[in-house]
Amino acid sequence: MRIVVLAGGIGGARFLRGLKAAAPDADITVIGNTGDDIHLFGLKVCPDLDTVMYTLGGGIHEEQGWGRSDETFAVKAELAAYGVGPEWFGLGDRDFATHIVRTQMIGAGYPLSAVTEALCERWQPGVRLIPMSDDRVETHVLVDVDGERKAVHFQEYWVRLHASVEAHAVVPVGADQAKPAPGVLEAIAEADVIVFPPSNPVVSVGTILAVPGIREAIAEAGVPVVGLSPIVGDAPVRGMADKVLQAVGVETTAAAVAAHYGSGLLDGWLVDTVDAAAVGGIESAGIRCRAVPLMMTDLEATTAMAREALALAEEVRA
Ligand code: FO1
Repeated sequence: MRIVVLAGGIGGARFLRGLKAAAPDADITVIGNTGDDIHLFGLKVCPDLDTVMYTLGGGIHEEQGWGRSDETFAVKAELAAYGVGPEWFGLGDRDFATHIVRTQMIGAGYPLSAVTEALCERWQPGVRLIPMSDDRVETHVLVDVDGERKAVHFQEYWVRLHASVEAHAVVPVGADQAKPAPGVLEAIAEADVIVFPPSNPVVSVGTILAVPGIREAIAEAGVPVVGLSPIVGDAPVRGMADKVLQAVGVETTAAAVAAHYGSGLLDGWLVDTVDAAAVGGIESAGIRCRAVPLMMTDLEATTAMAREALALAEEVRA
């Protein structure tokens, strides 16, 4: 079975662990969000690609869900000693090596997709990880700071500001000129099932869908497209998805996110058991819906979720 997953960071990566366990013989292609990418100290950092690569490759800092395990911060401290910022983005020594290799390869002319493939040679994530595009896309957020409205990089909004100020708009800068990376449209066309994991629907899955051609390819793939709600009990399970959902005028509910993706795209939607009351409304919107436990508390729970998603896909296919 060929499965395509549109993944962002932590939620998507954790779900993929369960999907691999639920479908050990499947060919899984992950289309990774690159809108979170940031250029720091002359290096290109790809948080969502790295979170998938490290999580599935066994190098992730488990509690954080980002960055490397057994990390040290000597380089970060030295940079700070030179007064070279920003200090608010925690890049560790081991993590720096990934960004140095990536930046060196890009400087040598390799596209991000080839670089990602090369980095995955070491990590063996057990899935094919393709960035949504080889072109530069960086999400910026419109906020009011010191009485003036300005666009800040997503990472500054997310990490330095802790999403504590209102987001007036979320803009994936460059998305409209970006092309799907080699292999993305082919993987979608050849997929047997397409999955939207519990990633941030705006800045992760939404950004991938903003690359011209990807949303259309999924809508026309003619295979089941099933998603898992990242919102449980009217709140994001992790992260601050509510802040960016509000920016795009979407209520923080499992049903609102399903409607946001739309029945033109989504055939099935899993909500958590606490949101069982929403099932009827979602089904009447033309999206098959089931209420199942959606808390990724451990691998067993995540594997069960993945099984439910695949079962729903087969129900939709029938
Ligand atoms: N998130 C934080 O909350 N604080 C950090 O200092 C931080 C550093 C960081 C470094 C590398 C990396 O790949 C991710 C990092 N993240 C950090 C997480 C990052 O903001 C998120 O993983 C995504 O951008 C959102 O999913």
